[in-house]
Amino acid sequence: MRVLLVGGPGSGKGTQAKRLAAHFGVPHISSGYLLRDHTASGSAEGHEAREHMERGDLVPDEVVQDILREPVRRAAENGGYILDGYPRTVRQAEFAQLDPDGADFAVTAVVHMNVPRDELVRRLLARARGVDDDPAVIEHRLEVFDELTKPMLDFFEKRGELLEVDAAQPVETVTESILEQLQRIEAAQRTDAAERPHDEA
Ligand code: B4P
Repeated sequence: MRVLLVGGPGSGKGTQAKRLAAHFGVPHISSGYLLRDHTASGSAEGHEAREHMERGDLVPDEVVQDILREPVRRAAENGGYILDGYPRTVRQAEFAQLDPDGADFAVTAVVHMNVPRDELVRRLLARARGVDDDPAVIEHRLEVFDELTKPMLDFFEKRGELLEVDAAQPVETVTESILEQLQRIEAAQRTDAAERPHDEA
C-alpha cells in the first residue's frame, strides 16, 4: 500500500496518516516531522530548512529530496508507506517519478484532503505549534499551497491517481471515507490483474 496525502496546511495529513499507517501496518513518513527533526538536531539540512519553515515557505526541493529519498525507498521495498507532505511541488513529484536511485514511486493513490480555507485557518490557530502557526505566516502558507502545491494535484489527476476527500468532516469520518475509496481501488486493481493474460502479468 503506497498512499500519498496532499492537502493545505492543517488539512489533517498528519492526523490521517497515523491512522492509515496503523490500519495497513506500514510506516508513516512525514516530511514536516523529518524536517523538524533535522532542525532540532542542528544538521546541515536542518539549518538550511529552518528559516524557510519559519517564514511559511517551502524548504528548497533539493533539501527535502535529500532527506526523504532514503526513508521512502526503504519503505517502498518493505511493503509500502503512508507519505504525508512529500512530494509538495510539481518538481518534487517529477523527481520522485524519475530518480533512478530513489523510491519506486508507483503509488496506489494520491489523496487530496480538501478543506475550506477558513476552516484551515481556524485549525492552525487552535493548534498554534510555533512560529509557523503565527497568523501572518498561516496566511502565507495558504498562498504557497495555492501557488506551488495545487498545480501538483493536476499532475496526479492527469495520471488518474487522484482521490478527492472532504477532509472538513470529523476525523473518524475522513478516515472511513479514505479507506472506502482505497478499498475500491484495490478491488479494481485485483480485477484488472485477474483479467490480464498471464504473459502480460
Ligand atoms: P507539515 O508538518 O506537513 O504541516 P501541516 O501541513 O501544517 O500539517 P498537517 O496537514 O499534517 O495537519 P495536522 O494533521 O497537524 O509541514 C510543515 C512545514 O514543513 C511546511 O510549511 C514547509 O515549510 C515544510 N515542508 C514539509 N514538507 C515539505 C516539502 N515536501 N517540500 C518543502 N517543504 C516542506 O492537523 C492540523 C490541526 O487540525 C491539528 O490540530 C488537528 O488536531 C486538527 N485536525 C486534523 N483533522 C481534523 C478534523 N477532521 N477535524 C477537526 N480538526 C482536525
